[in-house]
Order: sequence, then structure tokens, then C-alpha cells
Amino acid sequence: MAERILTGIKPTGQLTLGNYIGVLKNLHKETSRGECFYFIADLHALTLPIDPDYLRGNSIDLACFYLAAGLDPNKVTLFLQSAVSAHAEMNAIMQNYLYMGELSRMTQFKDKSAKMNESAIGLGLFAYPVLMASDIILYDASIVPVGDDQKQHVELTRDLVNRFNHRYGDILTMPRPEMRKVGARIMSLSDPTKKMSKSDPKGDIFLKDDLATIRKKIMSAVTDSGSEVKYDVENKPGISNLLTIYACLKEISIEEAEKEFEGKRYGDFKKAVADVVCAEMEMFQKKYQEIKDSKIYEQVLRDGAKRASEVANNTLNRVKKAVGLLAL
Ligand code: ATP
Ligand code: LTN
Repeated sequence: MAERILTGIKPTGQLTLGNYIGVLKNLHKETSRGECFYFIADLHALTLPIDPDYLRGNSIDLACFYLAAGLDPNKVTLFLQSAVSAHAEMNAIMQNYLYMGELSRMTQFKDKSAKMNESAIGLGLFAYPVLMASDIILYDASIVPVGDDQKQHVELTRDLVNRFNHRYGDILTMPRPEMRKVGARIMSLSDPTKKMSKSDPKGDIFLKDDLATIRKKIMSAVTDSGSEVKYDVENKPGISNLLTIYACLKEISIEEAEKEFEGKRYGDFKKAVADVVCAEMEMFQKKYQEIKDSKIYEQVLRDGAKRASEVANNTLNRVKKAVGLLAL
């Protein structure tokens, strides 16, 4: 069987340049490695309070972003998580094989719940990794491209697969997380020690920002003391982050990027970064608008859900039989 590649993005807010560089930009390249399943993790978006209209709009945007990033719907299966009921069914089974102790150790849960009043933390936020593991195993995915922050969830899925297969035989496929070497963690422009995140919008570049705003944000990005354009995350987190953005978009190495700016001032460097980001975003935004206006994403998502359901229901039946449910 060819390798299956699967990943999802939550429609929880405006996508950032971090999402784009960390994941979106490179997804189309995966089609040469195996069969790709990409989805909109709308059930996961419900794990924190969200306005229904906002969620609907974000889901449509995300579908358009996937397509604008160059995904060919004839080569990849693109779908909404909530449109494939096997996700919820697999979740109901798998929640019995992941334990409270391990779920409470997840960094994402700790980070997100720390900001909340304990009485308002939903069970779904705690059980987030169960649904994510279900997403992955349903497609027998062996490769899961994610940003840095999601690695721990994929590792937990690996533990689950080991545990389940040990008990029931060789039923589930072992996944592995795959992070980009450079660009897996784009940092905030206003605080380069924090991840650029769509749910924490200060100083972040959104894929729908107009070009003038993008340029302004980059020109006013926090930089570091000194004047040399050098990659040094510890002492120059701001400059290192801009170098990473530049290198990823130009598809060159960090060393090559450093060389280009030898002897240049911070101001010139920032202008070059802004030029590259704006050029990429201009093209991307044009494609996004065309796709959105044509509404082509509706049929793509319907076809995708059909194809995804075939594969997912197959795995679900295998799992049902293994645990003793009557899959008649
Ligand atoms: P939230 O802040 O709401 O948790 P998020 O931006 O981290 O959202 P997701 O929708 O869950 O977002 O992320 C989609 C993908 O983008 C994930 O694989 C995630 O790891 C990756 N990603 C998110 N932020 C960054 C970043 N700053 N740099 C690189 N990759 C990122
Ligand atoms: N948790 C991920 C989104 C996500 C996902 C998945 C990624 C949901 N299910 C399955 C990979 C595989 C996130 O926050 N980015």
C-alpha cells in the first residue's frame, strides 16, 4: 500500500504566516510521496468557545487557502472533519485507550487551560488528542506533517497505536510526525520568544492582511541589540525569526540568507523580508479570491467527504470488529 499522508488545520481564526510557512506552503509537494488526505478540523475548533458565523466563515476560508496554496483536488482528498462521521465514532472508541494522566500532561492543554477559569474548561479541550489520534488512525496515515507544537499529539497517537495493537493484533498503522527542518515554528513579530499563533494575534501576519499592513508589521518587527544580521536564536530571536521567514519563502538555506545580508543594516534587511513576504502574499491572495468567488470549494469538499468516508469507514469497521463490536 502506498503511504498515506494526513494533516488538519483548525478553522479557529485567521490563518497566519506561521501556518502558511509551517504547513500550508509545502502540502502540494507531498503528493509525490503518497496519497494525501487534508482536512478542516472543525470539530476541534469547538474545543474553545467560538461564534457559529465566525466558524463557518473560517472553514470556507480555510478550504480556499488549501486550494490557493496549490493543492489539486484531483490529487488530494480535501474534506471537513465533521462531514465524515467516522471521526466521531472512532473518537468514542479510542477515548477508552488514552488515559487521564497522559492527557493532562499535554503542553497544548496546559497552555490553553491555564488561561481559563477551571469551571469553563470543556471536556473536548482535555480530550482533544483523542479526536486527533482518531483522525490519524482512520486513514492509516504513516506521515503526519505538522508544526512543532503538534508533535506531542502525534507522539501520543503512536503510544495509542502501540497499546491498541499490543492488545488486539496488528490493526492500526503507526504514524510519524514530520516537521519542516526550518520554519516549523515561526515566532511572533512583536515577541519573538512566542509562537506566531492565530489565537494570539498581537504582531502576527495574517494571510488576509492587506499588503500595506503586512509591510508595516514587518518593518516594525521587534529586533535585537547589535547590528549584524545573524542567525542566533538565543541572543537574536527577532532577527533569527525574520531570517527563517526569508529563507523559507525564497526556498534557500539560512546560511545562504545570512550571506545575502552580510554587512547590511537591519533596516535594509527588514525591507527585503517585507518585499519577499508581500510578493508571495499578493499571488496567494489573488488565487484565494478567485477560488472563493467561484465557490468551487463546495463541490471539492463534498467529493472529498465521500472519498474520505470510504477509507475511514473501512478502518472503523476493522476497529469495531477487533474490540468486539458487532459490525453487521
Ligand atoms: P491556535 O493558536 O488556535 O492553536 P495554530 O495557529 O497553532 O492555532 P492550527 O490551526 O492548529 O493552529 O495549526 C495549523 C498548523 O500550522 C499546525 O500543523 C501547526 O503546527 C502549524 N503552525 C501553527 N503556528 C505555527 C507557527 N507559528 N510556525 C509554524 N507552524 C505553525
Ligand atoms: N491539532 C492540530 C489540527 C489537527 C491535526 C489532526 C493535525 C487536528 N487533527 C490530525 C494533524 C493530524 C492543530 O492544532 N494544528
